[in-house]
Amino acid sequence: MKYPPEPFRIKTVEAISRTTEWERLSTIQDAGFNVFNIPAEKIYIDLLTDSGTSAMSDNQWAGMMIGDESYAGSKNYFRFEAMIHRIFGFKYVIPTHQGRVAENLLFSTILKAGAGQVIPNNNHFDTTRANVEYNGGIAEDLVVDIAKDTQALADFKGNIDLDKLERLVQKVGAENIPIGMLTITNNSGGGQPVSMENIRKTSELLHQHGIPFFIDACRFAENAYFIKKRESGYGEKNILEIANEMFSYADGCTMSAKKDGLVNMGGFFATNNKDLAEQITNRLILIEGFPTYGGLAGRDLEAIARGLEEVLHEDYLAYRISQVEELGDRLIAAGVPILRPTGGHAVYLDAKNFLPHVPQSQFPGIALTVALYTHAGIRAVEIGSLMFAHQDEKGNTHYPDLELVRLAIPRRVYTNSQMEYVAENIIELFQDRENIGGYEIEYEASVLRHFTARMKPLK
Ligand code: P61
Repeated sequence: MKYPPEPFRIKTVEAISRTTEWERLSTIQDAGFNVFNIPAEKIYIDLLTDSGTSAMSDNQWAGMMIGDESYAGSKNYFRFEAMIHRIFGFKYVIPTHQGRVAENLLFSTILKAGAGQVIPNNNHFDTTRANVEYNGGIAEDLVVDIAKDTQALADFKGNIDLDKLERLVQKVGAENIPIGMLTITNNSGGGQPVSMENIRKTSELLHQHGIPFFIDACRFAENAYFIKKRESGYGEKNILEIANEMFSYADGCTMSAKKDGLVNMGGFFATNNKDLAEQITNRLILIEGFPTYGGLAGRDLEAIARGLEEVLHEDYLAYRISQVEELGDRLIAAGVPILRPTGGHAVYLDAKNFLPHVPQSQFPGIALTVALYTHAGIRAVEIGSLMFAHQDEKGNTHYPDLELVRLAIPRRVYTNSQMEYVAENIIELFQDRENIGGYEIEYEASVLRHFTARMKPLK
């Protein structure tokens, strides 16, 4: 079967309501044409993110009932820790309430402000970049060039370019690179996977120069599934074995469990480096909580432990990846420009090619998210100029290579007929694309401006 069906049945349902186009027009105006400002009740299909939006299983909910809310040494912490040892293999496990806290703890510990230190990555996700820059570092994106061509088909467009990485080390000096990173799958670059070979070679290159290697592990299971399906030598291995190998090359990881942890809240930092773990633990106590809960309830830790076990199931991953792929295939068949091949957790519309008459300075991605919402009550997120364009010291604006609109699919949440509704409405919009115009910024914050910006349609 090309698209394997759901390996679950539905036990609890949540009603969602349709709104009229008239209502949506007034809602989007009140929201300053920024979909982050729309009350979720006014949305029919919410594809803003796959983060924290998963449906938990009956097994996870049952686990929540055995939450041990002891301040110190909760039994759920030890189950959480054991599961992380089993999959990731790192010695020291520090829970956080979400991924960006793990990033904040890491970068506020290893970066020295004003020292010109550089963190290489395939592509930093926006919170990673913000945490690097806020702590005085420079975030360098070194993804392979083919990733910038949205139509080029390749198995591992999330790979880092090892030549660029070597050149960076030569240019700035290993002593100015406190760690190197890989984000798997590569969210900002279209949810594309990184191959095992690339993970291993990145680790070797960094370690030759004495630079520690960390993985942003948010979507590690999806990445492992792609390795199994696409990389020779892995077809017969199970997901746990592949994950074990991936992390065996690294010195540690950050993870938002809101993705492949299959939970609504949670994250962690893990490493083999004792000194670093100690420093981070002390900082954790200051800002998150005691080291055996780190900003989470005992029941949350149990749900993560169980989610991490479930996400390794191959029938789940086959359904998951193929649900996303099927949406991509429907759009491709209708000629809609999307980033190819379809990523693991999301379909990314190529807004530059969808709206070629809207220049990057007029935010084509925003134009498309607004149109999708007003047309069909679907919420997607811009990953383009509002999120990533920045000005240099001379006041010149630098635009990102890609102008994307991400349709992130929550795990185990929407049915395939709802996905069909999404595809049909996007195809309708594509046929009417000449009527979609650009936007300008009315208000912006200085950090992570896309969350709170207010926009205005251009005449
Ligand atoms: C997402 F619009 N991602 O994709 P936290 N690393 C990576 C992520 O994908 C990630 C984090 C670290 C989100 C949520 C999100 O502007 C936005 O648990 C590869 O969210 O702190 C999160 O994990 C951070 C959406 C975040 C956004 C920032 O939808």
